Amino acid sequence: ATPAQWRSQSVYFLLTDRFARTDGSTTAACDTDARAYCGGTWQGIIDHLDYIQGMGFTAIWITPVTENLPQDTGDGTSYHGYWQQDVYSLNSNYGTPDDLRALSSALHDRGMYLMVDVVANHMGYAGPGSSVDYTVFTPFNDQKYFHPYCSISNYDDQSNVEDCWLGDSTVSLPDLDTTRSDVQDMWYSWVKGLVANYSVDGLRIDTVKHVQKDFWPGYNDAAGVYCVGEVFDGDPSSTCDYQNYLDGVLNYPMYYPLLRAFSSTSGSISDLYNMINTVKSECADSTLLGTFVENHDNPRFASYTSDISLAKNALAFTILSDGIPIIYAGQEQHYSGGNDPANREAVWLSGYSTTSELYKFIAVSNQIRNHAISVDGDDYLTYKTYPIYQDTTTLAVRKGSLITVLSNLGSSGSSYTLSLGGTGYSSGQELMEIYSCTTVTADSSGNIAVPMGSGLPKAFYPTANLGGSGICGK
Ligand code: ABC
Ligand code: CA
Repeated sequence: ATPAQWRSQSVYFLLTDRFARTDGSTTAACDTDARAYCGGTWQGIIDHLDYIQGMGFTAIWITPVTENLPQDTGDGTSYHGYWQQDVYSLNSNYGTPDDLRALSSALHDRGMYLMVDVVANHMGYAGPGSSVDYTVFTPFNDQKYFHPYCSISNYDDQSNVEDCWLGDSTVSLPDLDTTRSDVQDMWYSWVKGLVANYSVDGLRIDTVKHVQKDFWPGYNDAAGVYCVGEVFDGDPSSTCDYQNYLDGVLNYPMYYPLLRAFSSTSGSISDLYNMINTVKSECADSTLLGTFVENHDNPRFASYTSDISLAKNALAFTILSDGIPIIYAGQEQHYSGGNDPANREAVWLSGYSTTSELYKFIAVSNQIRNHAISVDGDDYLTYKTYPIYQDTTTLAVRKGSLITVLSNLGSSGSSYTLSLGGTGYSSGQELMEIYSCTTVTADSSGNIAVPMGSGLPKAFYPTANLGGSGICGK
């Protein structure tokens, strides 16, 4: 699928090993500290697509599918899939090639998309970088395909970041020499084949900043589908530039101010307000970025605060601002794991509850987004989020005819009425607040009186355009 087709999607990101098992167990033990395979499979995902689609998601992103190193190392096993050794075979822990094709078909039958995580920067080896047996790699079975061993030591030095290796002395990540034309040819033809063989709709590309920029346009072209790159860097001036080489990047610049704004009742709203404008001006197209507040590399939101109102505000921003929302599996169950590996809890242990607070909140948020897209099309999708109000605890943004009002007062926040201008609504227009199903009418200047309370987020949409949405009984 194209970037324009992806712009309207909403993505559920899961670690294949941790989402669902073929036996459907909701009790199988999974000790995150053990860093072992817990039994999740592609068939398990197929069996739980109702759970994902029930939250309004239109796509999933799954972790890498290629064959990984087989050892149980001092850093654990390759359960996450990022330690590949044979890129032409699939990781048999997750199932067979037919299972992956069946997952793709099952998604397509529902009108959903499949995004696969891919790694071009490195392979994985159970041992130190100084003693790698290169014959274990397919197809890169010779040292000549790799940069000489050195460990990344200085993230401010871009050639060090590109040419040296990630990993540690227990599991090294042999760094491919991606400036070689034979390596480029192998990767470009591989990615083309992967997309074709498994009917893949989009790619999440790992470790993008560890490969020289001019490698990426050829890779994106060969893939022929939307590619979103991981540039793990909160600085918009570094990260945005990669959007000149790939369709999109994960919105790490927004991640940090978003997390900080809502992870406590004293977070900075103005930093988030300012970053909305910075990303809009620095990135080539903010509507093609991947927006998130949780992933498998960072502590979960609920590890900072158990406050459910704060979690809802962070979710509302993720889903209702620019870009493609990405929610990390377990976020809907308010999982609270800290740093890797604690943030990789098995989702089956939640029993896949569809009645949890955040499951329902995500469902309504995706529902209004999906509805705004179906009614307003590009007037919603390509409208770049415009901040219209801020105070020390409140942020209001406009995207098309949807207005989102966020608060970091938390669950014990007081009740008050916020008078909000700059809405773009017309005099006397009736708006529905979709989380509480209460209506407000714009005054003669288009201003609305927003009933704030318990630190909950609010989202307004013209009542007249809600027909057929199922939202608030319409
Ligand atoms: C394993 C264990 C860990 C153990 C580690 C040594 O080994 O699980 O417990 O600590 C995979 C696995 C991991 C595994 C690693 C290494 O491989 O999932 O479990 O860790 O073997 C991607 C993936 C990630 C994956 C890999 C490797 C890459 O999302 O899941 O990890 O294929 C760097 C990379 C980034 C990578 C990330 C894990 O490491 O750039 O691609 N993610 C700074 C650097 C970043 C760096 C980050 C984290 O630290 O700039 O480049 O990411 O180390 C902000 C700045 C940022 C800064 C942060 C900390 O602060 O703006 O730039 O990031 O303010
Ligand atoms: Ca590299």
